[in-house]
Amino acid sequence: MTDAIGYELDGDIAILKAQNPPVNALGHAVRVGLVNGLERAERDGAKAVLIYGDGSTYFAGADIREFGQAPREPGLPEVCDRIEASPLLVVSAMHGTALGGGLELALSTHYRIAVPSAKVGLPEVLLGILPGAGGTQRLPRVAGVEAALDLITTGRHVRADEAMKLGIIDRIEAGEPREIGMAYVRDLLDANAPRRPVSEMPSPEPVDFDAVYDAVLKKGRGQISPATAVRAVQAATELPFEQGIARERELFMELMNTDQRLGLIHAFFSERAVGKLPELKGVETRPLNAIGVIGGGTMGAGIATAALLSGLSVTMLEMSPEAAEAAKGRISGNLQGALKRGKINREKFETLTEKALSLATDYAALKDADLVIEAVFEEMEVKKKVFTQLDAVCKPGAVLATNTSYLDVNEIAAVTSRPADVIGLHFFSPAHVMKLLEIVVADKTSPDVVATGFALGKRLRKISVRAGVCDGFIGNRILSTYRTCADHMILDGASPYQIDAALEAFGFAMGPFAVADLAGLDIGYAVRKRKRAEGLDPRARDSSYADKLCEDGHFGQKTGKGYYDYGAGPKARVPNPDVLPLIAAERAAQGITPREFSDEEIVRRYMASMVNEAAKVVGEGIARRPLDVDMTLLFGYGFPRYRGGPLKWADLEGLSDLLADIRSWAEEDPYFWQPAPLLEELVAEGRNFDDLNKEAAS
Ligand code: T1G
Repeated sequence: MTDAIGYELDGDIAILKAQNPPVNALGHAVRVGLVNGLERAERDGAKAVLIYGDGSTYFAGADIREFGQAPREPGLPEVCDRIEASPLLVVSAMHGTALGGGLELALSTHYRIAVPSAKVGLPEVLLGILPGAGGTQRLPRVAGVEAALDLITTGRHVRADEAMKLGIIDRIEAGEPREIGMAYVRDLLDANAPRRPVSEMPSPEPVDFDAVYDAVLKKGRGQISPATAVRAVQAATELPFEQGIARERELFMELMNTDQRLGLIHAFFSERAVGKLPELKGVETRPLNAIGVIGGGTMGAGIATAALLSGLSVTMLEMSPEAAEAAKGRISGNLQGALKRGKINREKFETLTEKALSLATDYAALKDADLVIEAVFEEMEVKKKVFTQLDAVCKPGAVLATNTSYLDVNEIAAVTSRPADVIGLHFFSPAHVMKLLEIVVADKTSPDVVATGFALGKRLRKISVRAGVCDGFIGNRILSTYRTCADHMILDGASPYQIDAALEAFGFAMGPFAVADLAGLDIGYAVRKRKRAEGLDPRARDSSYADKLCEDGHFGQKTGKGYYDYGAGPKARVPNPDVLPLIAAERAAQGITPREFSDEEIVRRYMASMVNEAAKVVGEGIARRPLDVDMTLLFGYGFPRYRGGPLKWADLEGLSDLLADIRSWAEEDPYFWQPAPLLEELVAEGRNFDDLNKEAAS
């Protein structure tokens, strides 16, 4: 077993090399190794110490897996203080991503050099905590309060050149960290450079911290770690260093004990676990170089854009040259966005639109595609025609994918001679922006086609979630349930505006009715008509007030009116005065006497319906694990990340209380509030959703 910190003495320079793959996290063995290495260097009579990371990066932070465990000495703050206090000249050579505790450790060394591609940052607030090893005290001293507040409250990564301008890095050199580090140490020794303990630097000038606190708290939409971090930085301007460190520790521990930290850590590990399915271990993927996209509307153009940006070549098939040109226009428009944001340069833009993208109106153009995805009209007969033609034209082994958002992928696969090659790839609009990709596995889809779907998702930098076939797969099926729950509360007395406000206070960026206006009320209208045509269960509560809104031509933002009136612009939306009378008429027609709802009851019912349906989705195997549902809701439906997802939220709330509420509501509406068998089973056995996640990982 290699030491977590390697030691070497090269002349009068001691070298401490971190050897803790994959990211040199500052786990206990690394911390012990650093202190031992430093003491050994001091005993060996070295004049300087160089610290750098082997492998992909300098220390990328504390070991998040240790959170919640009993602390083991030496803690990271102590290691940092020990390094800073050393009589030797201590120098960091950074590459990769020096993040969190990694940057804090670097700030405790006396000089810092980095390779040009290195990035630094203090992303702790993204995990629900704050820099807890001196970062809120040392960074303001090195970079000033404004820069420190920016980096600490956003958690953003900073490139080496910007970090150098801020004074975080002293020198940038191309080369291997060890080489450039040793050369820098020698220069410093030759120049007889002094030690530079940051803690001895003067306290930085204060700013209006209350104003910053209020602004950051508002931007956090309920997440408290960024605003709390403001107070830690404030301490750096008001207290001597040691007392500032004590204040930082106090605020750090406050945040460590919050549900938000549990939610954000759950999200961190789940977004990495969701793409790792045991059934795909060792399964070969099929080649993925050239893809075809059928249908160049908003979805198809978005998918093509994402594929082009990932380096794939794309053949866009449309029904006519004019439609193909229009598709190219949409794709160019999307790529203009990437150009404006600096994600690509002008030359890349030209290459993508003129070389990587080709237009076609004949299926024969798809004969060499490795994978074809259709994004045509959401109508089964249309999809079947497309797949019949793909079956005739595509090469053996090509993956045939549908972007349908709810149609039965088994039925689509059945029209081909190769159902094993058929899969659902459900993108979310806009497809080149939204991170979620539902990979819908039909009964006959072969494992290597599933693996290829995940490989495409990784290539497109998506969060891919495996879904089984049902109406709405994972996300839309659950959405349909909690939207219905909201509709029921409207029938019983709540207003769309109270419901939206309550859910926005819960942490959603937008409430369900504002979201419906954004997506287009005609979508929900079509779903309601389809479900009525398929035959609604007589026990299901139905209503027509939303249909009347559509029949009056109000489809939401795209028509200027829906639940809200957008005359003054999307941000200045106001309730549409036509809505409440429609709801009142509906209640009267159904003989309902409206009652009051508290915001708490609105949230409780809305969330309980989401959790109950999610438990059915996991219980039926449509989602492999609870974390798959959590990632779907986080990356596709605006669920507040600091709550970890609906099933993490449920665990933190307590499943037995939730089930008790569901059972009590089932007395008034046994059809809608039918408890999920999995939820009943977990409560009966005293287990929770995280137990299921752990079982799946073992
Ligand atoms: N601790 C433990 N495991 C970690 C880890 C960490 N800090 N960072 C990454 N991993 C695991 C990750 O789960 C995955 O595991 C593997 O490493 C590769 O990660 C006191 C308290 C560094 C930019 O927040 O941002 O310091 O899935 O797939 O895309 O103030 O990982 O292979 O089993 O993400 O190349 C602050 C978090 C901690 C950095 C690399 N640091 N990590 O990205 O690989 S809190 C962070 C990242 C702190 C102090 C406080 C990224 C990365 P597996 P990956 P990547």
